[in-house]
Amino acid sequence: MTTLKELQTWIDQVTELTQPDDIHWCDGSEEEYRGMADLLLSNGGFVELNQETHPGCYLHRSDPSDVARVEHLTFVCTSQEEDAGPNNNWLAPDEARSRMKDLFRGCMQGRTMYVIPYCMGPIDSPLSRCGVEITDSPYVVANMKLMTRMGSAALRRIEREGTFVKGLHSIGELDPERRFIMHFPEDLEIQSFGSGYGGNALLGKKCHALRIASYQARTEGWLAEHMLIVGVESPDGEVHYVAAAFPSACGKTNLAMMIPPSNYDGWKIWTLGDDICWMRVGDDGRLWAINPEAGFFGVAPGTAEKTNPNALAMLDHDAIFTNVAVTADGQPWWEGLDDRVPATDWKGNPYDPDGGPAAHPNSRFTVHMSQCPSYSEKAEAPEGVPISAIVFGGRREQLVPLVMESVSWNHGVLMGAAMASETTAANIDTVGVVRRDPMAMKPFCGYNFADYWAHWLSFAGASGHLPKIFHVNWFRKDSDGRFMWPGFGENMRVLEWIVRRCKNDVGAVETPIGRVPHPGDVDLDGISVEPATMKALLDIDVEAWRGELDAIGEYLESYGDRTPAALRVERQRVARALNDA
Ligand code: GTP
Ligand code: SPV
Ligand code: MN
Repeated sequence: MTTLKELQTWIDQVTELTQPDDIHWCDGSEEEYRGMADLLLSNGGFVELNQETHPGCYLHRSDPSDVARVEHLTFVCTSQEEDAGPNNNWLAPDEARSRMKDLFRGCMQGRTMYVIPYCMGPIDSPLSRCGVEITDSPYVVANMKLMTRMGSAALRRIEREGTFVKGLHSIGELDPERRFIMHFPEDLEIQSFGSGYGGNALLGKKCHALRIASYQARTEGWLAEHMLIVGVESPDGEVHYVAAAFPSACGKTNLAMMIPPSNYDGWKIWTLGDDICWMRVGDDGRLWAINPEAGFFGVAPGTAEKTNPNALAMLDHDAIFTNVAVTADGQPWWEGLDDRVPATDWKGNPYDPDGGPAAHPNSRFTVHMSQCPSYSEKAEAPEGVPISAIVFGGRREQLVPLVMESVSWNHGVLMGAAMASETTAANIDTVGVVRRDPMAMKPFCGYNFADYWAHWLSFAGASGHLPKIFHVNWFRKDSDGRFMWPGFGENMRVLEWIVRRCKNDVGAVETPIGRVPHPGDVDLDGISVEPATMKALLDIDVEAWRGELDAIGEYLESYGDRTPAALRVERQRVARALNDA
């Protein structure tokens, strides 16, 4: 079925190991997608939603034990343990391969094996990279059709290039005791068993486009990041592109498709991506970015007309919903959507208001990018877009100001490396504890963080035209536990300051930890943020920050000798500035 020997040999080996009844090579056509939907409707993998209000929309209910990524079962298997680093679970490649072989043996008996050739990024972009996912899940096939450039065109590119990432996936028995997601970055290979959910199963996404790609990017001199990409158009028609890294369920999708407030006449946000960004220094010395994905796999809860109207607008046709609730008339529903009461919860049981949320907190929608009203046609540009600003951010109830700007590239890398955030339902673990999540890549960096920081630092000398680096926090709370900043579309006010800083169009206040806006420079017209609240949002608590810098120092040292000296120097500089303050 392919002229590429390496691909055919691998397919033959996997066929022998997993023993499928049938093999289906995916061509990526609409007919194929409709066939997959019909199959899922007939075997219970899809529940049909109201086709009058939501044509082409389906609900998938995952196994209740299989509702999010599983970091504790995710491994990076480099030949040397230190290359995976303290940030990853590690197994020796041989050991991992033999464990996986036992799991995969015979697992596709009675099932069809789907072969999915896919391209991450525009099909004709030199920045794009291809892969092939083998899976026994038609739900994965349907999602990959929306999330990647999948099918014949990708296969042709793979056959031309001769290299591709090999991803082997089986839902197995969906037994949490027999579940692993293994990465072999040195061999460009992924093996995932026992989960059908999101980043565990759609192997083009976190496994390929972040873990394997970050490893590849380091050897090839580029960056693979957990970032959204937006174009910020100002009234004069100028567009500045911004890439922003926030941890899982911390606001990337929302920022990626926000609508500016009503007093921002002439401003427009263009959506290029909501989760992953690949960047490379161009001939002009600027960082050029593409979104390797073709769709959104977004958090449903909290998505509403008030928070993210563009997301809502793209979800009333041709979308897959996973683990949401359903109203009596068959419409998808989740907490925060509106005040209707659902009839059925995410498990398919009659909704009981005392029995926890109706939709799973990590319930998601899958939809093709082109359905987003703010979709930018530049998302298809083979050369990508030039990035003016990189923004890091996390959920911090306390301490971290609304926005700050780094004073240099190295300082920006420190800001990214020192990032921390309260954990969310996107991973199976405790929710709401602060953990270090450098560059929002803690679950996704395919190699030792110390080497990753060194790689980031190595760009400092690359050119004089690198983006400015910022840090934001939409999630500060007051003593009553209420968010102090309105967030969502109102984040435009902060984006405006960021863009104006890039154009040298506005001043800033120097603080020991970075530059913050003069309070009057963030437009508060039309929102009820008191000047005192704004002052608090931009205030730097020097004493508390001294403690934070100590904690950052401890964290960096936990990576031992591999921690880049330049990062230590930068941390000491900031710590000294705080001591002198
Ligand atoms: P992943 O897809 O997991 O990588 O998540 P994401 O970073 O795209 O997060 P998303 O935009 O889906 O937001 C997750 C949650 O954060 C939702 O419940 C949102 O309502 C909430 N959220 C997003 N932006 C803001 C904001 O500016 N302020 C507040 N308070 N909440 C926000
Ligand atoms: C995330 O957790 O950051 C996601 C969802 O984007 S998943 O694809 O499941 O990783
Ligand atoms: Mn994500």
